[in-house]
Amino acid sequence: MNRVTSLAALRRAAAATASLSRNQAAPLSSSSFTTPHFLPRRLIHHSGSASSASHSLSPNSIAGTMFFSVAAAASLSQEAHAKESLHSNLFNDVVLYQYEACPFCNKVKAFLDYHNIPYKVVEVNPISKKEIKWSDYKKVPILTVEGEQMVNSSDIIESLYKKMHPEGSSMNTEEEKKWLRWVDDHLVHVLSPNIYRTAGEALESFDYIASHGNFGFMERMMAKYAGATAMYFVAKKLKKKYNITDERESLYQSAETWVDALKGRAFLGGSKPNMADLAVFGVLRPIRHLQSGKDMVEHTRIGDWYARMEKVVGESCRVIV
Ligand SMILES: N[C@@H](CCC(=O)N[C@@H](CS)C(=O)NCC(=O)O)C(=O)O
Repeated sequence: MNRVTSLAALRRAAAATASLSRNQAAPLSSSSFTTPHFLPRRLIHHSGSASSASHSLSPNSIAGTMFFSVAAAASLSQEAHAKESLHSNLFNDVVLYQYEACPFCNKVKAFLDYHNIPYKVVEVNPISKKEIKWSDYKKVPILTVEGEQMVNSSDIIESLYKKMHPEGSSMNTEEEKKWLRWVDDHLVHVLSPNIYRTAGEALESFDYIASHGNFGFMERMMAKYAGATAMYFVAKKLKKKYNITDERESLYQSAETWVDALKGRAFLGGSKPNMADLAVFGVLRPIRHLQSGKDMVEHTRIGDWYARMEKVVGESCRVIV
């Protein structure tokens, strides 16, 4: 799931299921952008009205993320925790080229969702990458705003922030920067070994993915078993690469480290989230209701913060076209 090694792995998983390809990810010019793959959340249309997600799963994003609505969030004051004011008028025609499973893409999505910026999604085929052939940059996320390309998750977020704050207010405090680095250098590496830790968990992850796609029964079964098998082995390699001995312990420690960083504040940013809050939330959101995420919430103190984040980030601003 994470970075080049896991992306290569994801490609292998996708290749294993390539024969299933019924729907290639839609190119930008197509009228059918890929719809949210695994989102039981309600999505916002152009008009701002919410509707149930129509689920479709591109087989090429078979190792895609699993998003869930969280359990009841803590009741909080509207004022302190209101979602950021609407910036949608600043950003027209925002398109995110992504892999659903990519933690860097999920960081960007958390930023967009929190700031109420509507965006379309183009799911990139991890093997052919044909959807981003037009770009010299060969990774995701790529964000375009009215055709202008932005790359690299942190740079994308910074550019968006600067557009929102043209007066030049500084984006990150030193503390925020430190935790943003921690997300990219540490947290993202802990996830894959956890969600594909056992055969059962790998199947759980892919079962959820496949069942929220538009596979036929046979395709779903094949995607589930091929993807889960591939990612199970990949997760073992990642574990070794990042010197993880006990993946759950590592996940719990990361969660506790984050809660310690909060130092009793509702968010790292104080009464409202800062960029580090959004980044941590973004990368954890896909796993929250998998066994690993449930274990994490049960065995650590992160649940309250997560629930607060879920509440302030709110509905996805992903646009269905
Ligand atoms: N530093 C970049 C990292 C982006 C990255 O490594 N993306 C992965 C997907 S998670 C990727 O596109 N890898 C290359 C590939 O798939 O070939 C960022 O923060 O956006």
